[in-house]
Amino acid sequence: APIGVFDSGVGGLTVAREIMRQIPDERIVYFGDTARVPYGSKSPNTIIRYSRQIIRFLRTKNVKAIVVACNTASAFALETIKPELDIPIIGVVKPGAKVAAQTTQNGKIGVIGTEGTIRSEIYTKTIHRENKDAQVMGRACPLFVPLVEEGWIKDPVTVAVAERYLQPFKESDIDTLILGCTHYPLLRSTVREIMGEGVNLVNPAYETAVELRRLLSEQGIANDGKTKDGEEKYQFYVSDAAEKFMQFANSILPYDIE
Ligand code: DGN
Repeated sequence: APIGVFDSGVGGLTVAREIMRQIPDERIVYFGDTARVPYGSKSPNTIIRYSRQIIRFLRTKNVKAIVVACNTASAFALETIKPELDIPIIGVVKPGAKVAAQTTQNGKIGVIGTEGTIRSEIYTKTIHRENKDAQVMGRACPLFVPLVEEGWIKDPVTVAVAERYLQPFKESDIDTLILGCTHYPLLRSTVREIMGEGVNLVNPAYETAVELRRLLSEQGIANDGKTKDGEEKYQFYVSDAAEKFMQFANSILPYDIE
């Protein structure tokens, strides 16, 4: 059975990509809620309702586990929805927060994400469960999402926006920065140049795939690599604008989707 992966739109493809790289034997059914993106500025109740609907759809595809590949949905909906399900579900916040809490040397961690993610203080709370003395500094960077979706990854405009958003972190002495939104790993090299080599960048998409792999083997539900005849290994569904989704997917995935 496949893994269900969902996001507010294209961003969760950074998580799907990590799953493809790290656990290539698993099948994936991806759902991008392109009709209702962005989630970052919506209320928790709305995000919970959307997430329930998407999970209901994914279950019709017989998924064996679900990855909430959206930081905002992980922040707002995961804890509410988890007890409603009889299959494992993980989000992208906990794996990244855990690694940051465990690897920081000076206990000073920065987090960037959508307005919803930062306002929820989910990263701060999760980090404090691991490392109660850590100082966590959050900042919403809402302009990053449209810039990435426009494909302006290396553009001077994006660099200028990033410099402005990251200035407070440069003035602080954080040693760890969490890229707490699905799109931000695509800006990694820009963030790296601005923050310098001394700051460890945590990519929640990567850490989530590590966690998923651990979970699948722990539960004894990892795939043996055999895909049944006639089944697409990777399936993608969107609620709107499939053409635009496909273009973005083809620019970041290791292969072209149809
Ligand atoms: N996928 C969202 C997140 O990781 O928070 C970003 C896109 C959005 O809904 N604004």
